[in-house]
Amino acid sequence: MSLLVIGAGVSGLAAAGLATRLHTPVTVFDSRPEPLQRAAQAGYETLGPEWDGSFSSKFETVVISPGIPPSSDLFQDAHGAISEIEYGFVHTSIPIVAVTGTNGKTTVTAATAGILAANGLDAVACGNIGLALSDVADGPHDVLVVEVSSFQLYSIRSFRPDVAIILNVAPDHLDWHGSFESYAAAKGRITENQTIGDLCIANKGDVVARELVAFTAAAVELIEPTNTVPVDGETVELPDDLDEAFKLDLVAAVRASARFNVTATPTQNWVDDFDTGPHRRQAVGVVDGVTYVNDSKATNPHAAFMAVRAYPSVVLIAGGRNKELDLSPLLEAGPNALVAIGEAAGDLLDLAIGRGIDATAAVDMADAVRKAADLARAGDTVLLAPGCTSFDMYENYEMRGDVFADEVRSLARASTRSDENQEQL
Ligand code: UMA
Repeated sequence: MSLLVIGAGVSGLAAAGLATRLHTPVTVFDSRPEPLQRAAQAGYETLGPEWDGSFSSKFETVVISPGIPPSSDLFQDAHGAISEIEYGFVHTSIPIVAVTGTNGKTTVTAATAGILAANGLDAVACGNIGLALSDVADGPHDVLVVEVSSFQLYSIRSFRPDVAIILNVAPDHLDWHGSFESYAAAKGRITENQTIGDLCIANKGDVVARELVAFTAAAVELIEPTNTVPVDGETVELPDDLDEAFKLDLVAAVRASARFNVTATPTQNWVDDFDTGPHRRQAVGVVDGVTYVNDSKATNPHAAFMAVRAYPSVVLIAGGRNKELDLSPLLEAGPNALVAIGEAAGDLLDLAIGRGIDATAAVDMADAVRKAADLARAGDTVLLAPGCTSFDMYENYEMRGDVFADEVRSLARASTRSDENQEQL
């Protein structure tokens, strides 16, 4: 057996590490000198940075990194290449919960692992969430909860989770997939190899998710955002004030966990402590009666649409780098006003003006927060829900959210109003 790993990023090096632990000779390719050097320093044989179309044919197995699109020469030359989750799956005997969807999958992955751990199981949240499946596939764990992206699902062969979750499917990553149909089909592959004893949980309210599970051999459980969830003959209560999207996420996590004989009390305790986490509709401050909410994680139009709909009266800060997606859902969600940022600002302004929505562009986040504050009235929510990636202005969405929160704090310090209308959250 010999393995070529294309891409020396997080998932590629994890696959190489697993191969080494399995005593499989491994070679790592990368198109950039720095990752290649890191791979060599880690002790791997390397190829590159120039790609040669004949490389792949010299190896029995080829693992291709998720960031490399099917349209690239690398992908097309690497006939039969598998994704890193496929490689990890083939080398594990640990039960798997796999979570996919355009939005909410990180929350559900972390929540499922959290609930299982609260019930005494050794459960690990891995995959797209940051820790690669191949890093933990051969570990001493009870359950692996894997966040799986469409990029990884595109190149599976036998990947078969014991529990699959499909949350929602809305246009995203069309630059990688080429079409919505290809993107949705990749998501649907999560349940393709499931058999009669497996479980597939899908969002009843999402038409595409329902279509994707129509022909699976697994038992299908359709879920909705409810206030109570059955567990082990009892019920777990979800917090009343949670918005519908998070409720659905928790229903998915509780029902997936129920498959592993969890009980109601530790599950309820975990749910009671549930925190949506940073950059996900996180209230970062109240200035002059206006609440500022950071949803920097809303990196596609569907997520931004859902965020705008979650608040009654919104001044929206949106924009960044568009992933070749239709941005009109951001305006269809009905914000009172828009402050547009980044490369997509021009397109967003055109869309807003076409709908008669008050709109202006900002040069950076400080400018955006100031302009949003001018447009907002007491009782409004200024919402950062960009609907785009951050890569034109920041390293990642976390940094974008942190800068937003910092600017809100500066605004609070500069505000001349009395303290009763200010709150640091
Ligand atoms: N590379 C090449 N040639 C190319 C393109 C890339 O050699 O033509 C190399 C790069 O130089 C780099 C490596 O490939 O060294 C990067 O690999 P990658 O972009 O595939 O990413 P990884 O570092 O392996 O991280 C991946 C996921 N990244 C992507 O899917 C783009 C991470 O998800 C995931 O956390 C990690 O595996 C562990 O599983 C990130 C992500 O952005 C968070 N995911 C997308 C999303 O959430 O929207 C799907």
